[in-house]
Amino acid sequence: MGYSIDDLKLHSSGKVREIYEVDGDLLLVASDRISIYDVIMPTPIPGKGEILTRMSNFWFENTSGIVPNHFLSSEVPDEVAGRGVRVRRLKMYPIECVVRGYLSGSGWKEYQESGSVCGIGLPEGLTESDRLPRPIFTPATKAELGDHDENIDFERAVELIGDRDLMEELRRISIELYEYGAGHAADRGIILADTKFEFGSHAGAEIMLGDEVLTPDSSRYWPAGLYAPGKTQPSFDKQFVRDWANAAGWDHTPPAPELPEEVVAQTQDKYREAFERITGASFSGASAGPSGGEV
Ligand code: Q0Q
Repeated sequence: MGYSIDDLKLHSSGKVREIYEVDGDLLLVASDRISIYDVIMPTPIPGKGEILTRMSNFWFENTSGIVPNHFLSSEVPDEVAGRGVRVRRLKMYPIECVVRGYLSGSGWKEYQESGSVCGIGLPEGLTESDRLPRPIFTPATKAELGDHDENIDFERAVELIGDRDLMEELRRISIELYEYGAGHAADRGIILADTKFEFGSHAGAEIMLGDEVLTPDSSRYWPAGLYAPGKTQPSFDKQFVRDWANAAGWDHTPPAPELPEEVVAQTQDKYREAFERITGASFSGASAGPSGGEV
């Protein structure tokens, strides 16, 4: 690749990803950073960025029949090889399109308070992590970096996007994408409890799928073999980090403690396992050492 990241203008920065401008397109770069309880850990997980990028690319390839997406190319500067993708620049819609197949996180909290999630009434007597009768579309507004997204009901989402037919189509596509992903994952012993999609428009295409797709950073992945409703489920990828940090007495506020090598290695293995089970490919990537994974 004839150019370096240093030559590019930064477009956006998230907790674990950056976006750069490259000609009329964008370069989406996944770092090796990991965040738990919404706090970025000081210790990177070498290879995480590459694994999640390859997983997202797998899902883009396999869902292009459901909705077109922003993926253009994996030809990116050497310093982000494997964990960068060149994507079309979209006009993003201001809605996080969340689909939930299980009652967890903010959905569980809202259900306890109101018996509903985003204005969608649910059966009485559900417990934490219960599977829902059918997947529900629970939109949220995009929060600034560091804030939580705010769950909204469908009518508010229609107001924000300004077009009911468009919002109904985003709901339909989001649920179809989730059902495809959840069915694929279930066949491989992984529960896809919920996920978040972002869409935008581009040059005549009113709906294009953007952002990352069906990764452990944009979804809740649970090991099916350990599924037990009535409590918070172990995260497929982040549980070793959560358990170690809690055992170390961390109060979930910054700064987070450095992770021991053993926890880093176990977490690398979980990302590799998730990738290989979901995609059927082997991850032989150069899960870079300390020098890799950070731009
Ligand atoms: C865009 N983001 C997310 C983000 C910080 C990702 C803007 N194809 C696109 C995309 C994408 N993907 C975006 N804008 C225009 N065209 C995605 C929230 C923010 C780091 C990574 N922000």
